[in-house]
Amino acid sequence: MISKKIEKEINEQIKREEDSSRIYLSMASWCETNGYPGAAEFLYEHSDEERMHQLKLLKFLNDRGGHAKALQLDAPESGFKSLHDVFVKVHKHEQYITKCINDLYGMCMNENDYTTANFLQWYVNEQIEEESLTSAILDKFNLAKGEKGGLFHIDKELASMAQMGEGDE
Ligand code: OFO
Repeated sequence: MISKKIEKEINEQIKREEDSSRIYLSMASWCETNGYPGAAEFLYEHSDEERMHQLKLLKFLNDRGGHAKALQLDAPESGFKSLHDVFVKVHKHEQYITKCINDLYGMCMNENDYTTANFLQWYVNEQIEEESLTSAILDKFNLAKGEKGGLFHIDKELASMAQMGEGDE
């Protein structure tokens, strides 16, 4: 049986994963309507992936005798300055999620809830991949700086990353 304290924090993380899904959905829609179909495909896929992260937590909490709730959500940002701006925000958001997962993991260790800590290890590893992926995408922008057609190529690369399932990390 999970403690009320950890149950509450897992519910907050369930909300954050749902927020992540909606943030990426909103970004995907912006990309789609601003001439970046590859980035849109990548972000739609990533949005689905966040929904999977949410469901995995939800099922764990219910299986452990807790009650997963659908908490109130805020509307995500819908206007962006540029494609670069979108991916800077994706990267920052993933850094924030890493911090939240680490805090949650730390809380489980302090509460001697090794079962939940063990389950969260998957998220700890996932965040390493998320940050490394988004930082690699930002590197592409730096390399393309000043290059004619740079954004066009980045968009194409994002499309092939989505097709190879790299957005699913
Ligand atoms: Fe759920 O990993 Fe991104 O936010």
